[in-house]
Amino acid sequence: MAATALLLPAAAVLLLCLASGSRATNVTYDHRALVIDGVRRVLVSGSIHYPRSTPDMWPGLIQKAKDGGLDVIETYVFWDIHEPVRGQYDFEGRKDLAAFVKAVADAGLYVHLRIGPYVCAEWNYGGFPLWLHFIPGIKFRTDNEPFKSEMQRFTTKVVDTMKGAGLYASQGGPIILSQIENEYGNVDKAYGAPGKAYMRWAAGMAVSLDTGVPWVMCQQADAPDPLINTCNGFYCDQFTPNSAAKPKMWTENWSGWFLSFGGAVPYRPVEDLAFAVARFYQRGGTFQNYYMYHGGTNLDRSTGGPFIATSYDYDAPIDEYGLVRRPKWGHLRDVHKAIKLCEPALIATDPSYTSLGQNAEAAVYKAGSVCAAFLANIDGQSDKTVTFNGKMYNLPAWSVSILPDCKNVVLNTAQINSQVTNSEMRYLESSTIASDGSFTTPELAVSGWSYAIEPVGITKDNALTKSGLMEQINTTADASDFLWYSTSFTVKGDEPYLNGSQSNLLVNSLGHVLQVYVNGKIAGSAQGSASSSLISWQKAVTLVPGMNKIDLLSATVGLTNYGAFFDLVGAGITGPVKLSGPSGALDLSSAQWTYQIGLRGEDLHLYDPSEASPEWVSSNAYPINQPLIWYKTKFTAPAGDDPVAIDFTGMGKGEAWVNGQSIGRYWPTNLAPQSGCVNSCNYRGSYSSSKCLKKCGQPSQTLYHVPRSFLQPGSNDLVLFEQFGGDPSKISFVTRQTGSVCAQVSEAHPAQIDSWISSQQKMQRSGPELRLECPKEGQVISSIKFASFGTPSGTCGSYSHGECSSTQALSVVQEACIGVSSCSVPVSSNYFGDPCTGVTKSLAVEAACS
Ligand SMILES: *[C@@H]1O[C@H](CO)[C@@H](O)[C@H](O)[C@H]1NC(C)=O
Ligand SMILES: *[C@@H]1O[C@H](CO)[C@@H](O)[C@H](O)[C@H]1NC(C)=O
Ligand SMILES: *[C@@H]1O[C@H](CO)[C@@H](O)[C@H](O)[C@H]1NC(C)=O
Ligand SMILES: CC(=O)N[C@H]1CO[C@H](CO)[C@@H](O)[C@@H]1O
Repeated sequence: MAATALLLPAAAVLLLCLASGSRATNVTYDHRALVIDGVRRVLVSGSIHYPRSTPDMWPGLIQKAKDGGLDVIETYVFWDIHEPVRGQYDFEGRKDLAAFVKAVADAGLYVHLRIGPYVCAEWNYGGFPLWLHFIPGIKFRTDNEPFKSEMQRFTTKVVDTMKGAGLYASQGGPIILSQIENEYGNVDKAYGAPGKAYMRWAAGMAVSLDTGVPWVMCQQADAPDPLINTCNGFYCDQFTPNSAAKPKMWTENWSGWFLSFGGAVPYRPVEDLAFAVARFYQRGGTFQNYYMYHGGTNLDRSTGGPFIATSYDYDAPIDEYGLVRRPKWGHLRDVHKAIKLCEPALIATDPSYTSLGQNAEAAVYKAGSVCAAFLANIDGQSDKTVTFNGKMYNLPAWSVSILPDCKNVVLNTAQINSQVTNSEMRYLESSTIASDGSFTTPELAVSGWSYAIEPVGITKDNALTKSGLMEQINTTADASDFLWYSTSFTVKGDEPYLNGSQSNLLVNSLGHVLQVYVNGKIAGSAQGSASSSLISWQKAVTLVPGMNKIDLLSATVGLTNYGAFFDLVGAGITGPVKLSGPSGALDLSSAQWTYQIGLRGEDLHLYDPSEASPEWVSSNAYPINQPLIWYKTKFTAPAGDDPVAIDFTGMGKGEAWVNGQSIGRYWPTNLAPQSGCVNSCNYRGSYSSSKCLKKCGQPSQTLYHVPRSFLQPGSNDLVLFEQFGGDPSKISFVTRQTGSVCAQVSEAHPAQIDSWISSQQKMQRSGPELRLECPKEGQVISSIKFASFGTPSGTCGSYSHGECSSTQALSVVQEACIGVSSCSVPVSSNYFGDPCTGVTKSLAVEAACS
């Protein structure tokens, strides 16, 4: 091809290049795999949701995904952000789906576009716009004409937008796969026969859009042809598609789990994730997707709920801030490399399975001259030695060994050869700018605070009055988290619900958060939890003769995103609201109530510093630990390009804006339960979302990401709306940095995966190596903080020497590593001398880069 081009005139060469840039890719499938331009492919995919980061972060995230061995980036499409008002589309900035897809194409990767448009995704209302709920006669996700017509319109809009930009593989673009609906099979029973009819309609509608690439339905065992039904879960090795003509695909392999306000922080050990991935390819899978590969941040009020936290880190291989998480990222990269070494065999044939004893299994892919094997020990406790093709293999418990030539183990999922890097938050020394404009430390300067009081109760002209209590979401259409309920009544002095001047006030709410004011003073507050949002608040309150006023502030914290009929789950104070005393009660539930949607400060756009407002009071004596206060300050952007976060410790609950852009809800006072956490999580045995939790008894989330692109040089505005009460002077600014670089490799481990690749034809074991590389470009290894060859113990940052330890380790490692950006050291007694014969030794190193 290149040789022919050389003979052509320059103009023709240019034409050829352009043509090949947009050359159509033919994507089909058979029972083994997706078939791209006639070739079956073994693909590794990862989820990155474009609105959970910012456009300036996209290229870096995608490159890190590519470096981590991914072929495909998966994203949902979020209807609510693209059509906030019916018929008014928005594909700008963080919502620029086409730009995101192009960024993936620029990196040379494919895209799986999961349109839904129901996406779940721990996203507000599952991704549906609220206006959908108010269309007369609508019923979501069932055989209902108004719903189907809206769903078809939006799906068509997305497909047309992608086609318009030439982004389908059939047009030469990166999109090789698309999804309609989402996990409907988990809930379709609740919708009965109309649900089945809807599912078939959705499949047909999708196919009729003629994208030229296959469609999938995940968790839909009866997905009709030609749609591929795919699996979501922590493990999918036992999954079988519903037709012998479809490949085995895994669209959501949960790399961790999401965080809730009031919950502990979930994590998933990489050894278990690697085991699940290797098992899937072992058992005939050819496409798997990490959910999430980068989770990111739930900016604005985009979290689902109720009570899903602002951080959507998900313990993913790339952390919330966009830094690679090691060893997770690196070990999975090694797993992907090992699987890719097997690709020729995997696409050539079906696996054949043989038992290697109890709970141990081999899968062999052998066709002609190619042969690849996976040996699994699925025992959750015991290591095993198995015999395969006449050779002995050690298989640690809950692990898979990968043999791309059916002889040599290039990787075992439980043996990590990849480095650990500790990421840490560095608290910036801040100082307040003095009145003459000077400040003492250059790291970060914060000006004084201004404040504005959010009034209690009804202040807007457009408040409405009705008898009885109204459900919140029907009333606010989610225009704000907040709804005020206000009523008044007259006390003569001898009412049966009075006990002296006191009465017991009961307020029942569907959730999510309640504040009770009696005669303008706070009487108490209450909140539901992720497991039940219901609130029943009761307290003795003091009433006065004459007119009394009750103001109730109800707040939502993310609308429900999952379950059959999730769209009908209500919120707010639906009663009863009742005063009771020794000899009687006054039920206020059907009294006259006045309603105000949202806060006055929201109406006045106090969060937007470009709009000056006379509400702001600038004073050193700003109120602290009082509910319903807006705060504002200015700060300098931290120097450099390290990711930035704000630690909201000291504040209660609220929302924060940087230069007018919301960084999400903060709630550092919502603590995880005291129990349920484990100090170190045993990766062996089946994982579940509650198996490995940390930070019990501590705030679920204190740190809140401020995307760099929200910041500007010089002065930046920070505005907070504080609902419960806090002290903004306690807020701190941090940057996220990678600290020490560590690795520990045993002489019993397989050789570094990279050395297998370089000697692929020979598959010769060169022995394991320990490799270190500095996290940032331009850095070199500046010191070796620890090195031990022998029986060291501990983890990165706290390694210690064991009984057996080579005296030369430190100098040998210093010699090999100081002053370079990456180094590798053989893990062998030949290199270090043997400090204890007959004992399996390992090399542990901690290094610093600068
Ligand atoms: C696409 O590939 C399939 C299977 O490999 C083949 O049957 C079909 O003819 C191809 N279509 C085009 C347009 O090349
Ligand atoms: C909202 O209003 C609709 C129509 O009046 C009603 O059917 C529905 O039950 C209400 N939703 C809630 C959660 O109360
Ligand atoms: C009435 O109020 C007094 C204190 O003010 C309290 O001790 C008593 O329990 C109350 N009685 C009832 C029935 O609520
Ligand atoms: C397919 C699959 O493995 N689904 C599981 C996903 O995880 C949830 C929560 O742990 C399980 O309930 C499902 O069975």
